[in-house]
Amino acid sequence: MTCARLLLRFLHERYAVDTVFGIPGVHTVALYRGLEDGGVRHVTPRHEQGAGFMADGYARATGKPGVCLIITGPGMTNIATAMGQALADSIPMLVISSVNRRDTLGRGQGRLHELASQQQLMAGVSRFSHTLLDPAALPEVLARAFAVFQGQRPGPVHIEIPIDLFDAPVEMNELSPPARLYRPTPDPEGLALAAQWLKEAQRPLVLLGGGCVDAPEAARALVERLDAPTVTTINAKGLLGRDHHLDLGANAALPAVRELARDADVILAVGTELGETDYDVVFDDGFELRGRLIRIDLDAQQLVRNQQVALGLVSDAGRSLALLAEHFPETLSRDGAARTAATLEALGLQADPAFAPFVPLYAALREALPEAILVGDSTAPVYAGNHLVSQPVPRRYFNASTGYGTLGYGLPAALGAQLGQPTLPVVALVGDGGVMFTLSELATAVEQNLPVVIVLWHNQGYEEIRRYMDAHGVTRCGVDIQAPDFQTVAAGFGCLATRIGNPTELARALAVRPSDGPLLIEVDANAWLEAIGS
Ligand SMILES: Cc1ncc(C[n+]2csc(CCOP(=O)(O)OP(=O)(O)O)c2C)c(N)n1
Repeated sequence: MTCARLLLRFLHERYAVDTVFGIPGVHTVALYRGLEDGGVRHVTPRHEQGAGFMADGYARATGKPGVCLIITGPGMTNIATAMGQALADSIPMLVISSVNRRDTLGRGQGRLHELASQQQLMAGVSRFSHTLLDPAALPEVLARAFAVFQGQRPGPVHIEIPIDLFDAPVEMNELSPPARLYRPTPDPEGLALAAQWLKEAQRPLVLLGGGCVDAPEAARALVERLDAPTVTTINAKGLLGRDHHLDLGANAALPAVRELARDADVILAVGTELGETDYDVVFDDGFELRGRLIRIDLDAQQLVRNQQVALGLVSDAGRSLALLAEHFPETLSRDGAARTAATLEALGLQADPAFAPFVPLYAALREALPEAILVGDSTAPVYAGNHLVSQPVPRRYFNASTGYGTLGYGLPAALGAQLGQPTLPVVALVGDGGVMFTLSELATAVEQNLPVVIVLWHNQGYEEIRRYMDAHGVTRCGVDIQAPDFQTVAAGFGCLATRIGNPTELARALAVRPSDGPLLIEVDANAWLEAIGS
């Protein structure tokens, strides 16, 4: 058997990979021999960055790693941004690429697709990047990748295979099932101490991050026993269920939640970075904890980043939440619902001028598509949605305003989510600026008959940056950009499109969305703001 064939068999049969994203090239054709006969679906984006974002959306929507097949050099530099986003948000992604022949590596001979050191370049955007030098080592390298996805803080893994190895013969024995990997459970002594502190707490606060997405029941059970107001970060949205009475949402950067956080005497933070885009998106270092901080994370280094920790437990989030709940047979009474309600009232999200224009937008989406996965770019409706939206379960709300914060994510990530969850509605929320980075993926949406609804907030330019320039006394420059006629562009791609200017028209458009292809709903931002009197 060849090394290329062995790779496909392992991916499909051992690791149950059913979809791969990539654009073939002369360096990877050997990987495509027998690919679809083997039962793997190949999705071709129109740019490798699209492949990476699709794999990311697929992974977030399903919990399974997104897999990409990418050519040497330009394919890898193209996908690097998507890997950066996935790394920042701990999303499992396997990027398999070619690289030049072993005997030419690092020699600078000007060969096709040659980089000085592709492996070094990718190491910065992956949990690890490995150059396969011996085809017999492939099963072990793949096992390491899946060990990262299952047992550690996930993220992208890059494996590059020199082109002279694809056809190299390898021994293939009977495929054994993959190892069962168990994540660490919390140390009983540390857990007991955490429980004791939480029992003593009069004003507890819980902070839950994306590391908890697979444990919604355990999360809800624990915070209810603690009767503690709970921040759920953008990537943890839906953990407690829709409109839960203890859910403070992803509002940790807003004044009333910060006040509650400052005042809390014991804080339990689980599977959260305590990072800037959730806790300090106003960039003033104002998120302050004065009480005793207990942190639980799979990654020991995360326990000591960003805030002073008093007690840290290296452990799986779900198991920790469940085991901790066992220490609380009786539900505590800490005024949680009243403290949460008072904080939300003080926030006044619905009336906040920054968010109010988007209240009817999310109301229309929730009314028409209550189960939808909402996938976003970095644009005004998404920033508002981070604060306004409440979802029924996790893995239904994610965007690139978190962590790495790249533009161009929304459309392709929504396509990946739809491929992973074909029975759920998927909505992409994009701006006229960000969508231009990956607009070519409309072709993929049409080709794959994906019924994604694309809500395009058209405010004629880079509004967020316009505001920053205005706020910092910088004369506007580079922000009032030309947009194409999106209706004509969509038609050219064979994508149904409509332009709307108020909530009624949005509801009408959503009601007639097709089931076999994308629908682009272009929102004229000026008309919308005028219609709702904002
Ligand atoms: C790759 C990349 N380049 C530049 C930026 C900086 N940036 C952040 S938001 C933004 C404006 C995006 O415009 P649009 O998508 O139209 O959304 P709007 O702010 O107008 O709602 C820009 C340029 C970025 N985040 N990522």
